[in-house]
Amino acid sequence: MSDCIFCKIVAGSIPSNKVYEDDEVLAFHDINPTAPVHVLIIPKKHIATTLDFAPEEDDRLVGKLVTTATRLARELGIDQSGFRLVFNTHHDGGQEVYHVHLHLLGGREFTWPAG
Ligand code: DGP
Repeated sequence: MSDCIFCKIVAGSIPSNKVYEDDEVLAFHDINPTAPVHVLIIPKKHIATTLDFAPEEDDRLVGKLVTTATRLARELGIDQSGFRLVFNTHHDGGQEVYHVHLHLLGGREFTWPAG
């Protein structure tokens, strides 16, 4: 997707502050953090929204996004205090970038219900 900002980050044509990368996923610090720890974990292949995860085909990839996030939570030292994992989807979910990303948020206390 030539006009996708996160595909450009994957390709390296837009810089990012990476925290993890392998052949399937990339994790980098959010450019506009809303918590002391705010990391985005994305699949390298372009998937627009959570609704576009392909059942069965993407099951393992979705799991990997989550296990990458929890491993990073440990590495970043927020596993004991706690953290939040969020996929925003479409307008009401607050999605602005249409390349699936899992937010890892921590380092402060969050309220519930979500605002
Ligand atoms: P969402 O609202 O769930 O689509 O979140 C998109 C997030 O992406 C938002 O927190 C800001 C972040 N973001 C947007 N553009 C860039 C960028 O170019 N670099 C980085 N690191 N983060 C970005």
